[in-house]
Amino acid sequence: MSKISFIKSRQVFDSRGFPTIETDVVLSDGSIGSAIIPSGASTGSYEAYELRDQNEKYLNKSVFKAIENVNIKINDSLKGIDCFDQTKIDNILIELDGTKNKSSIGANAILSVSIANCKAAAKSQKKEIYEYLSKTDIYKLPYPLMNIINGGAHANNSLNIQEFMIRPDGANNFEECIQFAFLTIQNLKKILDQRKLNTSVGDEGGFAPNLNSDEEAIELILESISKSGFTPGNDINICLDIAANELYEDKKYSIINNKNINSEELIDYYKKLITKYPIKSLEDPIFEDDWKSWTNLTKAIGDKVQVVGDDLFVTNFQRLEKGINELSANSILIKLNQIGTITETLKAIQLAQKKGLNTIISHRSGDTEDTFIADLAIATKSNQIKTGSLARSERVAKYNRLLRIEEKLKKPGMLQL
Ligand code: 2PG
Ligand code: MG
Repeated sequence: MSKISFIKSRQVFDSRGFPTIETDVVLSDGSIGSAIIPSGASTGSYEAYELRDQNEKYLNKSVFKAIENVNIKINDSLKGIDCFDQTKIDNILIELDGTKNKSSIGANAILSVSIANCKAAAKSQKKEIYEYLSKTDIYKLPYPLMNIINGGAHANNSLNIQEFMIRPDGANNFEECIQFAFLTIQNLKKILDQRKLNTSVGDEGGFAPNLNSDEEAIELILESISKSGFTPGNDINICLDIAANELYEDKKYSIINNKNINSEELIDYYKKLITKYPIKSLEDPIFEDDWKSWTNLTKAIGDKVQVVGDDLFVTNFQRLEKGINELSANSILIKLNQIGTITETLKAIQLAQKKGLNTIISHRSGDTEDTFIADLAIATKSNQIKTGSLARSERVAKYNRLLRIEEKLKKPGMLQL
């Protein structure tokens, strides 16, 4: 048995240059696991609490209190505990915090320990993280959802929809997925350049041009897919994250020409959009508390399109249970820091998969060089991973990790969509 010897945290920085927490868990056999916690911009109201200091030194963004909570309270409570009992460790962390949303110790502090311990335990057993976390020894690769045009809260441009993603459904292996995306992205850049549109990238590495409409962004992507020699709707499909919370006010959505429409009109808009374009996935199409409209939309288009709950479910077992009962969505986005421990994340994934929902493992818009989510996708047999465009090292790091895993496993094939 390897035990936790000590735990130590420090402040480092994420891809937006904001402070975040990094934690090392050191075991009695000398194994060390480290984890860095990402941070969202378009967060759901039911997410676990990110503890930041109210201190002007880092414009209220520093995490020194969270670090102190790890270095003193958590360190004292976990010293000597068996590192292989992840459930016990996570339960101690949950109890130590004692609040519903982990606001006392901070979900960022708690999750950093949860993941760092898991990595240390894998190292102690000389296993890859995905091997350590997996219940079987059958591994396959997830399809990437790659956000190649950024809008909404992730870019300073005119687009309402937050993420315009491509999914290379026609690719036969992960390396081919990346190659399909590479060509599409490079051709998109050329097209933008030719039209004198901005080719700088947004928070998740996608281009962030000022366009006349959201539909123009979809058309530019379709053009770049065709220019790359692929067939839209066959080789490559479009996936959108509407991030509807950000467009919602007083029961209305400001999405088309900044006109305010109600949820019935919004559902009609989506019906038209998916008929007109090869859209295979709609994430957060509806506001997080409008459960009824979620059900109506899923009833209307759920047999053709992946309807994904992100801010709706926030990786929370109870909200997912409600959504399953009400047939609110057919897929769930999984973000570890929405809930705050590995154990709770795995519980949500298991429930979703048992009930036939797709599980999509996701990054945050403020992310880091930590590649844990790549391993998590493989270990949990989640058929998709969403981790940005093929740009910015914090995004590419996850794709590179998956390429290395695919090489090691000698092209084991893709998970079924
Ligand atoms: C989302 C995420 C990640 P953020 O809405 O799905 O793409 O964005 O981390 O800003 O919540
Ligand atoms: Mg989202």
